[in-house]
Amino acid sequence: MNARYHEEKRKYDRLISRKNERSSEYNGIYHRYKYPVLTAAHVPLFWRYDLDETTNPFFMERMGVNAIFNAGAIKLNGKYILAARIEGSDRKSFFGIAESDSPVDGFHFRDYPVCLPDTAPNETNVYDMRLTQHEDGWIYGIFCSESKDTLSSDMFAAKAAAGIVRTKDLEHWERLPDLITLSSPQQRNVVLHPEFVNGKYAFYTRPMDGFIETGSGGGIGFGLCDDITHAVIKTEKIIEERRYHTVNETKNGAGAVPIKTERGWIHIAHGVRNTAAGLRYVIYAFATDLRDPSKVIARPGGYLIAPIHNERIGDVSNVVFTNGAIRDFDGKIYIYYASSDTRLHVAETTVDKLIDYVFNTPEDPLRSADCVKQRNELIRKNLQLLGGK
Ligand code: M1P
Repeated sequence: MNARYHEEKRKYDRLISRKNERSSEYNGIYHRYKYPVLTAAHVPLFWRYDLDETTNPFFMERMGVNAIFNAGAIKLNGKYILAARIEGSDRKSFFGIAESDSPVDGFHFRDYPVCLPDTAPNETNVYDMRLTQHEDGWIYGIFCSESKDTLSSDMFAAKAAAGIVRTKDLEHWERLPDLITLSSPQQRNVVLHPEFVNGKYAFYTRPMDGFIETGSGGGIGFGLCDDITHAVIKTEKIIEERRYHTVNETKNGAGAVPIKTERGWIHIAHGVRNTAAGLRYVIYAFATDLRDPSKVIARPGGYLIAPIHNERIGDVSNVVFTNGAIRDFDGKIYIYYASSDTRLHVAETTVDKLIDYVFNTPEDPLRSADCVKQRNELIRKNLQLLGGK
């Protein structure tokens, strides 16, 4: 083996065994952790280098990895599991299963990336898998399946659909036909609800007119289907709209699989607004009714997580995005979020804190004048407590 291999392997081992620690940022809602849980450097050397000295005398990286980000997350058999989006240096994404005994560090990839059944010849790219442990006993992976739009003469034209796979062990995957939504030409950020609703499979959707622009797609949709093996949503209703001058004015999409709590389903979603410097993605939360998860019952104003410090910089800057969170047996919640389409972080909170945040944070009153009134109420109350006026 090339001597350089051993040096690089030592670096890799140090990275994988590095203990994470809470960052000093404070907001009372969650703790960020200092180090990303997954980066391109977490990919095993044997995924990137040809270790054979005769065919790779210079120990060159033959198949680079550009970034690791947006990961689905579950806890299975005591392990914290991430189905991460891995983007090769050739821009194509695929999935890798990383696991750890700890929710905040030690994540290492299984020997091989996920081999999805190759059933869609026009599919060019796959990304952003949400893992749902469904009450039917399967683990479903819902992901974006991107294909070139062969009917358009525009070289960039593409189509986004919700691909569906299922597994019991995260090793063997059965591919089902893509989700069909009769009223929306394209879909991204689709999430499968973990329980049956009225005896049917329930999906959160994000209807889009085109590949990039959601156009008339008004926000997070909801629809039911009878048969997941041929999933068709006939009626899709928007349950959480995009709204003018809010954090989700431009796009509004589901994120992690909703978390069941005694007060309702808590959704950790993403909102996008436009700025002179381009799109800004933040993570926000809302709650829906336990019996009717299509009914929003709490809508805290503003964002839950926005990019800060180094998170703001990367391949697609000014982005935080989540498609996975784990509710642990001890009431802790781990939100896995990526920054700037480059690396994956974790933020830790608890069910109690998230409930308090979602149900007691004031809703966005949608106008500056009302926002000032809202804030003044808080200031007045606090000044009284502090002994002022
Ligand atoms: O680049 C930011 C994100 O853009 C897309 O999300 P959306 O469809 O909401 O714009 C996704 O491709 C996502 O992977 C990416 O992080």
